[in-house]
Amino acid sequence: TKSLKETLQEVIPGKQEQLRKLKTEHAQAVIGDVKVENIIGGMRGLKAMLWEASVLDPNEGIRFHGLSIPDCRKVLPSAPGGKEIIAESMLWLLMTGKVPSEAQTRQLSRELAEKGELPPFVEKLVDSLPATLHPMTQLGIGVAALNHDSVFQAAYEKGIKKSEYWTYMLDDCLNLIARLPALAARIYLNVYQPGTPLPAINKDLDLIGNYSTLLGFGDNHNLTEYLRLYIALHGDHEGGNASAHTAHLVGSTLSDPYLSYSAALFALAGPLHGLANQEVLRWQFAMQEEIGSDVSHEKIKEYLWKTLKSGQVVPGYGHGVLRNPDPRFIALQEFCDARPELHESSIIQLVKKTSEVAPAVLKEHGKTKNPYPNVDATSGCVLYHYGLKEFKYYTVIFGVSRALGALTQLVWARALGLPLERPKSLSIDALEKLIT
Ligand code: NMX
Ligand code: MLT
Repeated sequence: TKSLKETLQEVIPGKQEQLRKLKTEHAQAVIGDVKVENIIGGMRGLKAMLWEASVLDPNEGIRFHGLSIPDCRKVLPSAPGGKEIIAESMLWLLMTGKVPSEAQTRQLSRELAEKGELPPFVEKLVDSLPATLHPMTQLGIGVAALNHDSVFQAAYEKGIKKSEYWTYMLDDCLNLIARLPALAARIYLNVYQPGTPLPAINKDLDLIGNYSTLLGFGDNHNLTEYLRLYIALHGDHEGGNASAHTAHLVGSTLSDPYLSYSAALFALAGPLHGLANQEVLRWQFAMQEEIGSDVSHEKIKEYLWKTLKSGQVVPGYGHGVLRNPDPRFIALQEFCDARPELHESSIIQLVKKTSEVAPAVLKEHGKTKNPYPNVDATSGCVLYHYGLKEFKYYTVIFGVSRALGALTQLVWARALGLPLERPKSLSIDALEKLIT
């Protein structure tokens, strides 16, 4: 069975050759215009980044190396006794563009489990943080501190050839992914169950099976399966989203993967990005409290208007690129539809009913370019139903997941020898001069 590194070694030369051809034969080809609206509008719509693992179509949503979410659910290996995609098979697909065999997936699970313990000084560091510090801040601090053991940084200091960068990057990326469950679970226990010892990592379990166990939900098969699906689906969303883009930018300075991904986590921690999943639950519970037990479409509509008229955004709706309901939202809804016990959950039903009403309200409101739900509209309510109720923690789970895509691109950026990212900026005066 070929390892992930050996498989990458095989596919990298082909991609390097593709890029070499683009550089030498098509460097001057024009693929679009830069408009003033791109510069003053958060670069929306500007095609300006290379990103290998996934491409987002505004109408169809994400494809990972060409595979849609339903394709992935069919072909990517799950855990023994499970049905959902696991992080290892998604990571393999993102990194190599190939569907791993079951044996390859298990081998990767074991490799990650063997590397999963935290260095004692990082344990002490996160244990010393106040429980009132947001879990995302704690995660970012912990990930940055893991750079103490960066093999890329150590090798760079000694002096290595550019063509070798990616192998050290890969080692760091796998070490980081392996350690995320222990770090994220330690933060959870410190904040919500102080004094509870962290169980040991089980070498026979997949990454997220271990994460669930470390969080204290090892016997909760439904939650573990949901976490597996959640983490596989949130893994990558092309390159322009704020967290992935941040990792890419910081990584382009040859900062190691720990520092690059720590920076990405602080982008994910913003309410317009990953923190929206926490915000959705906070907002839906405030709605529930206000409208009481009579949860009608009419009452939800009134609450939506109240939110909009108070100048706030409706969390979980809208998107920078998507112009249809997010297929990740659809996949998570299908997970709920397939489980009768979830039909009884009041929070899951409220989220579902809200998604039936909100698009029409947002259309009438007339501002957002996409009135449909994004993944955050629904990702939290199932966690809540299955017992993971602390929604300030939810973005940490997103943070465990996004490492799969952001770190994949760091490996590829170094394998392809991509340069320092440094776009040209303009002042308003300079922009005016250009158009007059
Ligand atoms: N509720 C109210 N207004 C909205 C919403 C919404 N859900 N979405 C967009 N708008 C407004 C937006 O604030 C902007 O207003 P203004 O002109 O006053 O600045 C206007 O509609 C046009 O925005 P768009 O071009 O449609 O959206 P943009 O690409 O700028 O932003 C989001 C995308 C995702 C930031 C935005 O839709 C939003 O704030 N959504 C709510 C927060 C959210 O769910 N974020 C999670 C995204 C997914 N993720 O996981 O990262
Ligand atoms: C994501 O998964 O990163 C979000 O949907 C935001 C985005 O793609 O811009």
